[in-house]
Amino acid sequence: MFDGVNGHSSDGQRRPAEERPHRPSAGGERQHNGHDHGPRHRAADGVLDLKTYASPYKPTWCPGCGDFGILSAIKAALVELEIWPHEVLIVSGIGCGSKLPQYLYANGFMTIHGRPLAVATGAKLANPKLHVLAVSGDGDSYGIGGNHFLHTCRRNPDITHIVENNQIYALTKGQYSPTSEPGFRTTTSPDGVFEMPVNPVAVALAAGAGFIARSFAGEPKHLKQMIMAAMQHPGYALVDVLQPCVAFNKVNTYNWYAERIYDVANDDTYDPTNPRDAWERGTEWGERIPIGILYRREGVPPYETNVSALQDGAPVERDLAKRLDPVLLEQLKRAYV
Ligand SMILES: Cc1ncc(C[n+]2csc(CCOP(=O)(O)OP(=O)(O)O)c2C)c(N)n1
Ligand code: SF4
Ligand SMILES: [Mg+2]
Repeated sequence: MFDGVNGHSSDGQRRPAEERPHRPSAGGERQHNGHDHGPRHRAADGVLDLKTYASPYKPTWCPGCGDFGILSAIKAALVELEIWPHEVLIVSGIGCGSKLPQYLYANGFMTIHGRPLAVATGAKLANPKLHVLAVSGDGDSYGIGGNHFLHTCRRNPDITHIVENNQIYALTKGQYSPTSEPGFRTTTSPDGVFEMPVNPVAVALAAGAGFIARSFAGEPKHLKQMIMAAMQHPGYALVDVLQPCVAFNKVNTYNWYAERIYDVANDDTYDPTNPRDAWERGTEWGERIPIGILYRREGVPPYETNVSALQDGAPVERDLAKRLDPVLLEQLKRAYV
């Protein structure tokens, strides 16, 4: 899965363009121009820029959807960090936002609803050199995936979790989500939501996350900075992104967010390494909504650095077949291949 695309073989050596395999079509999305050429010519000429990450697939998101800003910010962050497409894996779940891996030219894995963090953790363990991003919506990450969210915070694998938080289930056409605000009327909350919304910043802090940031899809430069900081943090890093859904959430609009957000980086008294400060700001929501790095804890080694099975090298770099009992290997082949 991680090799053979973008011109890199499993030994990490580059091959001439004509020998490289075509990127397999993931299906389900119409192609931009009918050709799956991708940006291989750019990788071949050694230029890493935004076009390197151009996908042959055209987004099916509604015009004006906040997911466009998130896609742009992720691409810009990867280019600025000088990460090549073969060095990154983007794992998503199910939802409008979870279509994102199709729309940039890199390794991608769209898994079942609510499970991207489990798949991302597994991929990181299999290949710790890979930069792994989990990208999915508020329903996927905080609702059906809420249990995985909690335990990934405390487990601390070195992955970056970007949540497209539009406060609604958009793909399924507008049911209230775990982050929908009280009073919000939808098809599944005709009397208005009367549950307490999940506050992802407070939950992540309580569950032991070492890096927590919030940004806004309408501020791609700020969002790029947050994604870069999250990717540079060694361990689990959450970037909760306020993402307007122009089709189904007519309350939390671009203007609604823009009128409320303020960046904690502009407050000299704010100390993101102090959990008390982080709790105070993290639980602030309403007339004012803080964005920026809300909490950062250094010095806790990522989960995979403690896994003894990885001390001999990454599983993807080892010839596991040589270590297996040949009889067992044959049985496995008969059962699964
Ligand atoms: C196990 C399972 N339950 C329910 C669904 C139906 N479903 C698909 S997407 C979705 C909600 C997605 O909401 P969110 O994660 O917030 O993403 P958005 O569409 O808002 O970007 C639901 C309930 C599903 N695909 N699988
Ligand atoms: S329904 Fe909402 S979240 Fe989905 S693509 Fe349209 S604007 Fe974006
Ligand atoms: Mg959503």
